[in-house]
Amino acid sequence: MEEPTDRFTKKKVAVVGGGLVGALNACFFAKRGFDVEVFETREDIRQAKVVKGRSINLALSHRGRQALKHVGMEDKIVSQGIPMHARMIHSLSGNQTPIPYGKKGQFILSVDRANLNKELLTKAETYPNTKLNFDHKLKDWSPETGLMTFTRLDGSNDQIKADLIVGCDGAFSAIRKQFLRRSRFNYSQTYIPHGYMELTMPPINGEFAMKPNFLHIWPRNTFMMIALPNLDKTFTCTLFMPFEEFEKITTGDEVIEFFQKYFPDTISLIGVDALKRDYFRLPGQAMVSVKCSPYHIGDKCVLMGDAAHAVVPFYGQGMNAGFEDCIVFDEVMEQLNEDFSAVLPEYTRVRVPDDHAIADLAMYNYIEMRAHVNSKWFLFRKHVDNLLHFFMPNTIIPLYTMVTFTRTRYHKAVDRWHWQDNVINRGLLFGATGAVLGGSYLLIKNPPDINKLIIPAEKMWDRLVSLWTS
Ligand code: FAD
Ligand code: EGU
Repeated sequence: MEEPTDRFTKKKVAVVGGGLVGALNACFFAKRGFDVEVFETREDIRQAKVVKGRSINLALSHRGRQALKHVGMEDKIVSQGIPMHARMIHSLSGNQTPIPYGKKGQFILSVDRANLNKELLTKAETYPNTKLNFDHKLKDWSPETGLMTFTRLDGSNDQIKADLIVGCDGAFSAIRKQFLRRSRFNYSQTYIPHGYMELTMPPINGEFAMKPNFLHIWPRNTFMMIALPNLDKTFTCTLFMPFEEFEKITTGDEVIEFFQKYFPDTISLIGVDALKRDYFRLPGQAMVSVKCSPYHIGDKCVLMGDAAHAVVPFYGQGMNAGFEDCIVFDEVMEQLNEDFSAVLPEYTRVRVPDDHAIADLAMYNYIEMRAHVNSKWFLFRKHVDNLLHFFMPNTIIPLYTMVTFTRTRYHKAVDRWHWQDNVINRGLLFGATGAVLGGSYLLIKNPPDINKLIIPAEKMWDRLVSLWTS
């Protein structure tokens, strides 16, 4: 017989939710040798014919990749994604302007949600100490005993106990319900007035309808559309608009009229008939922002991913932040020798400020985009960011760069962003004061010929305008 090794005395961890974060987390716990069971409401998506669910593709960036690397999945997932080196900004007149995400070789990836989920489940299953249970919907659980009750499609119940329960069951978490009943649990949720809808842009003559290695953006203040490339050479376009606007459009002709007004260059690419049909397939989908704290109950239960922090999708960070949760938890486990009674409070202590920071940033970006971001403003702001970074690469780092391409703690990135704003404002004030004083001195010393002055100024303006509109 086998020796009684660590593996046989390890504690039992129940991961509730077999979505992106749950499946990845199962791998993290399995790697540590725990006895892991995953419980997922849906049937096994690897067997399902149609996978229903939220957004089709997602932007994967550094934080998410680092987490995948921990379980040896980075290369595989990256090879199945499509690199996006820049955004492509579409103006109302159909002009397209690329703005790189960073230096050459820096990019984010468009990945297929269903495929990523399948790969992670398959990886989790390769650990002999992991068991996946589908068709298990958590109904209730006890924070005192750790006893969970699951319901199944055939109406039966299943009762299971675990030493640690990891709630990865998404924005409407059933695990979180028990937290809400407790004293000193902070919770807030906000539905934004916008909904989203996904539309497909098919390939043309077997090729992508637009340039593939870009995140395409149509910024139109209240209305915004984003398109990410898929491996099958389609694009998935996500239209964001206020629910009240969705409701105004009730006929196919009104859909075309609306697209004619705001996204004219996309009509022929999506196709008039497909657009009329797909627009009415599903109603606009709601977006919710959830913040809470603490993330744990005693040494029994911990929340991760959207269950702990649903964020609005205006930074492309929801999954990335959830994946980073898994790394942070693993780091704390290492520091505190897997002692749950110490690890769980420490995880809450270090992670809450960062998850709250990304939730706030995503909400801030939503408000900013909605308020005044058209294509010119978007281009202008990104150019200013990149210009300042170019001249002071060690002082001014664009916020999205810290968020997207580093593992700088989200709350530190926000601190630094405020600090940089001060530097920039002081620089502007200093520069402006200097220019006024110096300029006045020179003007008094040698009064210029006013006619000669005006022509260069005009040229200067033209240059500025062409910079904005190019
Ligand atoms: P989920 O993916 O929601 O998974 C939860 C799982 O738990 C599901 O499988 C569900 O069936 C299961 N479950 C639920 N209740 C129970 C129960 N009672 N019992 C058992 N199982 C249960 N993020 C990015 O990083 N980049 C992007 O570009 C991006 N774009 C987005 C675009 C849109 C339009 C939206 C809406 C979100 C986007 N996100 C993006 C965010 C991303 O989708 C989420 O952050 C991510 O899916 C969270 O993963 P999760 O595993 O925590 O939750
Ligand atoms: C929204 C929906 C551009 C996928 C934020 C940028 C997003 C994504 C941006 C969706 C935007 C907005 C950033 C990335 C990314 C930009 C980012 C948004 C992926 C600040 C599938 N956002 N998204 N910022 O910089 O950092 O390009 O549905 F339009 S990726 Cl809203 Cl980097």
